[in-house]
This record gives sequence, C-alpha cells and structure tokens, in this order.
Amino acid sequence: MERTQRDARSWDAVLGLGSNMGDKAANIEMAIAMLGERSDVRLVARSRVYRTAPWGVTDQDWFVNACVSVATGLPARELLARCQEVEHRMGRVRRRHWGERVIDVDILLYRDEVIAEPDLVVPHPRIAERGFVLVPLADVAADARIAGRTVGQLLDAVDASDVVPLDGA
Ligand code: PH2
Ligand code: MG
Ligand code: MG
Repeated sequence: MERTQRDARSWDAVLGLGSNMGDKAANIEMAIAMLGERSDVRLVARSRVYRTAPWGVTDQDWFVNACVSVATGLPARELLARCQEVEHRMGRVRRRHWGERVIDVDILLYRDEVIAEPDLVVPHPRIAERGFVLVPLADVAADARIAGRTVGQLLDAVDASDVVPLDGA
C-alpha cells in the first residue's frame, strides 16, 4: 500500500467502502484487511477515512466512508464476488435499499471499462452525485475519467461540505 495515487495505471480497480453500524471505522479497517488477504488482490493506495452524512435515505445514522485502489488480475465479476464475500463474512444483512449496513463494498471503477449488467454497473452509476464517494475517490484516483470528466472535476461540481475526515486532518 506504499504507492500513491500519482500513477492512475497503478491500479486495476477502485473500491468504495461504507459503514454506519457498530464500530464504523473498525469495520472499514477490517474490510480493507480482508480485501487484501489473498495475493490476487493487492492494495495499492487508500484514501483518508471520512465521516459523512447519510445520502438518499436520511433517517439513519451517519456513515464512515473510504476508498481503496487495488491491483488485481481478477475479472470484474470475480472482484465483485470478493467484495460480496467480505460483506457476507462481516455479517451484512440487507434491511432496506440504501439503508443501514455494517459494511458495503462497491466496485467504483474497473480499469477504464464500462460494464452494464443487471447486477454490475461500472463505473458505479451514482458517483457523480455523491460527495461521500467523490471525496475519498479523489484521494486515490483524482485523474480518473468518468464519462469524459475527471474525478476532480466531478468533485468540484458537488457540495461535499458534509464529508469530513474522521481524524480531523
Ligand atoms: N451508501 C448508500 C446510501 N447512502 N450515504 C453515505 N453517507 N454513505 C454511504 O456509503 C451510503 C449512503 C447506499 O450504498
Ligand atoms: Mg453495495
Ligand atoms: Mg453503496
């Protein structure tokens, strides 16, 4: 995880993580550790960890959000299975759409591929609307392009005032 975001091609995918139940920050750390457990997914860089206001369904507790970039030879679908395995092992229970969860691991970007399948849409379809995704994503992949605009440009266009580093940095 020593490399930084300087070289966008240092990663194959960027994953978004979120938690708003239990020890949220510890859940994010555990998920990151689990994602890097096997040698076929290597952590390249990680974002800061943010406290974020709930988006979409607002009658729920605040979230902790972060991103990691990974190098992997796994196809996107196998990487998705790995993300879901981490969610399952951490005891994720599906309650309501956009609702509370112990951990959520989403594929935000997979190389420069566009994937549109019923259960896998990459780039993640709502990145451009979500400060809680764009702020950590900009930490690891500010120059990545989504539909012709860079992550940094997308971030400039949203109000991210409710996305605050947990460590106060
Ligand atoms: N995830 C959602 C819905 N709303 N809000 C925040 N702040 N963070 C999330 O990770 C999040 C959310 C559905 O995936
Ligand atoms: Mg998800
Ligand atoms: Mg999500």
